[in-house]
Amino acid sequence: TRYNLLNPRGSSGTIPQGLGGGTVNEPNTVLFDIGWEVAKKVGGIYTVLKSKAPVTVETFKSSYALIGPYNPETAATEFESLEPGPLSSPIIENMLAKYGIQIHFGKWLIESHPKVFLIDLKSSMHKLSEWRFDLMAGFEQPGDQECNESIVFGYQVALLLKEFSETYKNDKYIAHFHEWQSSVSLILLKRWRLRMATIFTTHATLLGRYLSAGGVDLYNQMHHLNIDSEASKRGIYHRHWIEKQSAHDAHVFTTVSEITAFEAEHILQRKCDVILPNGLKLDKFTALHEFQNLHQKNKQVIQEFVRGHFYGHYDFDLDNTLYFFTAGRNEYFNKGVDMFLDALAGLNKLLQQAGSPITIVAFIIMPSKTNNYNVESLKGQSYLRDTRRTCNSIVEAMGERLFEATSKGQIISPEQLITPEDLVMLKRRILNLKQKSSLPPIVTHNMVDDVNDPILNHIRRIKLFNAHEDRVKIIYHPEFLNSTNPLIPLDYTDFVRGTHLGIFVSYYEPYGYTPCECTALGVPSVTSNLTGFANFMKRGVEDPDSKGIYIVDRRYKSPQESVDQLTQYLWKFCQLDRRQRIELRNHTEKLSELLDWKNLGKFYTTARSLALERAFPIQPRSTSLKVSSEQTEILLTSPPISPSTSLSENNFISKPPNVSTLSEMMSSSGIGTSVNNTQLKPTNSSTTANPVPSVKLSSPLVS
Ligand code: G6P
Ligand code: 1S3
Repeated sequence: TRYNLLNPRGSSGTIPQGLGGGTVNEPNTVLFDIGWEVAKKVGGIYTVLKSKAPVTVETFKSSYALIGPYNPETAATEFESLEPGPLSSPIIENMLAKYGIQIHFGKWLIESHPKVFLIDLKSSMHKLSEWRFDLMAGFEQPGDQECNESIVFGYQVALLLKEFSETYKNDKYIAHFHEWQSSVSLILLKRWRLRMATIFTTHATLLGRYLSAGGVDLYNQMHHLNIDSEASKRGIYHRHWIEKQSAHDAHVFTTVSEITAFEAEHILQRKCDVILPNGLKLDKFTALHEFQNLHQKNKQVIQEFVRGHFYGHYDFDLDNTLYFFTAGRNEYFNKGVDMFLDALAGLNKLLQQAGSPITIVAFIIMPSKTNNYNVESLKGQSYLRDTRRTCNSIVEAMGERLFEATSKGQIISPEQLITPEDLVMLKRRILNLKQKSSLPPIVTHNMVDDVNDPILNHIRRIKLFNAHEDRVKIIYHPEFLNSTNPLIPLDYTDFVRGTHLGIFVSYYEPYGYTPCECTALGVPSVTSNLTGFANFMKRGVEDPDSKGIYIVDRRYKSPQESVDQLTQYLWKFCQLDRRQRIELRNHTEKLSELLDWKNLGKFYTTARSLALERAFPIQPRSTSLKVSSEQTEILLTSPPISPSTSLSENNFISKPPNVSTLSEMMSSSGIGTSVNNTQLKPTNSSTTANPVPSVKLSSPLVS
């Protein structure tokens, strides 16, 4: 009788059917997701793995686990240790006995509680030179610290997977590697000729990120660059090599969007097989108005913050105030903060010229190095709390006096209701307020490098200093939000709910969870056509503008033209009245289903099926795991979007045939079936040009 391989000791373990397992005599399919961000938040990959876990566990049951590096700090809150099950327990013991590799087995403390193997890198650091030489013999220089860590982790994971596949020979394994930091073991699995289906997903290419952040016109110049030498120039050749080799060695190579597929084809020199758009785990409300109520509730918390932050200068009408924001990794240029600020400056002028009663409070939520909150910001909130306490106690006393008089049958006069002492207290508060001469702070924290911060410098250039006459106010909060924050006590999700518009006009954004989250929460957003999210929504949504998905053209327009387009979007948004904003939020929220992993999980199923077909080709077709008509894939049968070297509209690459809406794309069974056979063959890495001497094909180190 078979057990569920990854089940902890003592759990009953029903054997899942289909892709999630097998019957007694059939092989069990075991899936591992391997990532640097398992149980540790660094960026978007954490969100992918975490939000996808419930659908993956539902499919694979206990034949699914994640593998990541062990971090004691994050493990303390993200991970709960478990006694390994009867089948995984000998594996973990062997890993320690044979190789000294320490593995923490347990559950990730997120919805669905997936099983995780967290490997202690420190237990193998002494093997670094040996493993580095084995992997990269012939490389003249050693790689950097990040590269070294990924090598150690890679060997550890490869040995763990080898142990599994050699101990339980009847099982079929799929190892899905996310990003280069976790994929060295993919290269090793191929060298060691282990029978394991591999998938590699690049969520952003390393060099692409560097080039665009460094001001290279990535999408138009990529074709003319010598990629390997560009990587060498930037001191990232080793990491780039790992990424490229992983893309080549994988049975299936995937990215998160078409734009990144296009980039990867040039930078990693392999055409991507399947695009895996990122989704979210959606908790839908049964009543539509519920999310609108949450907007109002969370907006009130933001309003309370604003009252405090602008104390002494709070001269605008909160009922006519809109909250805009941008958020994410602090990459001034790549995340489009430069355009965000320029467009706000433009909007400020337009609102001033029109004598508009509207005020915009625009937030930038991007972590930077700080020395805690600044005194001014804290003072504002404490002043507000004092004022509120004073007013509440006066109101309470007034209530008592009113009640006392009325119960005696007397009518109380206004003079009796509010006493001279009350008035003195109120006057004191107001005097305090008037003493504040400096303008409300732009930044809520003490920045470690205030003078060189590109965001602050940009604000200095455009002179948006929260002055009285400015209709656009700016607040830079250089730390992620949470509900214990003393200024804005909201978790990020609740903060987003309380705002009116998210603005993410990135230059480099393989997918972009920020607009994705906005949509799921029913908040309109602006993105650029260089983001994976915009690619995805454009395919699926007709007239996206009317549904609160605004897309700025950063590909074919000059930077100034893009800023103007964004300014116009913002200006038009300001013309909407409350009823129109409510309707727009309803439209946006309706799109959220497109982003649900329940739909997008299909693309992962496709990638896994393809990897199994390629890794186990001799399997009779009748039992092979095939893409069902339900599991429609996006296989790249036509060239991916390729921004041209000129700015001509004619050079737009059209959508693949027959795909007009996302729902069609998802329900159609025809797309991708015309993929020719050559595309289905794994790419042979030896055909790739590589200026660095090719590494020897080592046999398993553990033999
Ligand atoms: C939600 C609430 C309404 C509120 C509105 C404010 O729809 O259910 O009660 O009036 O938000 O919308 P606004 O766009 O002005 O923040
Ligand atoms: C990357 O994280 P980032 O913000 O550094 O991966 C994310 C998940 O796939 C993706 O949404 C994002 O665009 C990438 O940039």
